[in-house]
Amino acid sequence: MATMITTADTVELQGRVRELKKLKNAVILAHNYQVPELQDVADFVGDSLGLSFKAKETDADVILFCGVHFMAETAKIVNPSKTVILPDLDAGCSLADSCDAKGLAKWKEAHPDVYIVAYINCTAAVKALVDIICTSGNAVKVVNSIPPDKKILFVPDQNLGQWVTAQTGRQMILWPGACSTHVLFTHKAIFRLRQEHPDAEIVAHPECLPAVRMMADEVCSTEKMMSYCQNSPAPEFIIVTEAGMLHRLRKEVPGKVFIPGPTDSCHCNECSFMKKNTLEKAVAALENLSPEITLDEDVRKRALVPIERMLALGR
Ligand code: CIZ
Repeated sequence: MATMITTADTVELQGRVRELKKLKNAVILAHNYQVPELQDVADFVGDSLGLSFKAKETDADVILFCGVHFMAETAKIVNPSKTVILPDLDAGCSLADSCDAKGLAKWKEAHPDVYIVAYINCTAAVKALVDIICTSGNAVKVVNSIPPDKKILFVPDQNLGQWVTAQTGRQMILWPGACSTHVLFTHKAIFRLRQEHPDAEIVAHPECLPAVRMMADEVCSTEKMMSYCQNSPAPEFIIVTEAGMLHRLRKEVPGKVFIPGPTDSCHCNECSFMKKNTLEKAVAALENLSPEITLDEDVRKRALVPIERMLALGR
């Protein structure tokens, strides 16, 4: 049976994280989808793009990355002299799993002239094979930066790829990958919820299926959701992305109501990989400086090239 964590335990564990952070000269980076207790002890909470910049810029000795494996790998790629630790090494990603480096290498061999854009949700080995990386926050900008005569393959998220094509008019070959959490949101469940909240705007992530994206008032990355909800006059929002996002919205956009996007079987949709990280595991990771992210240096150097191309385009 799982151990029950009380508020007092949480406060104590958060105090221990803060102590260890000082002792180890660590910076804590947390993704918008992490559990609230981890977001609240982080030095920076954000999306992959913001977290990549923070990882690159930090002068701390240790990066405790509260996110999933490919995000911690990205931190190691851009700042290799740091010790990068992830609370739970099993915090994976269904999108990263949907495109393996062997399969992509084979595809590339058969199509040597195609320019490959990879969503940051992929392994270091895949990043090492591609021309440029994008996040959901800058995918449109990245694709618009590619010379018009180039044929493009977009990996691994076909839903984000379709959305980028709709925004840019750029036809792309799409790798058949998808996020197992975002594809669970349905038109039917959201439509029903909207009827109960007629004043609510629907804000959806581009990893959602087309039927969900089509009904949204806004489709954007998690970081853009912050500014969109801040600036919109609407009093209520149905947030169609991983439910961890609601913590930051409620904290930083007070006075508005945020409702998690539903699936057919659940009123709130969480990514089990993102939720593998806990405060206890963060304490243990800082105490032991483990589990540590390590990378083959040749793969790291090759993976850095497409990330740097993306970072050069700015925030
Ligand atoms: O880019 C990211 O961090 C992800 C996974 C989602 C988003 O839109 O921020």
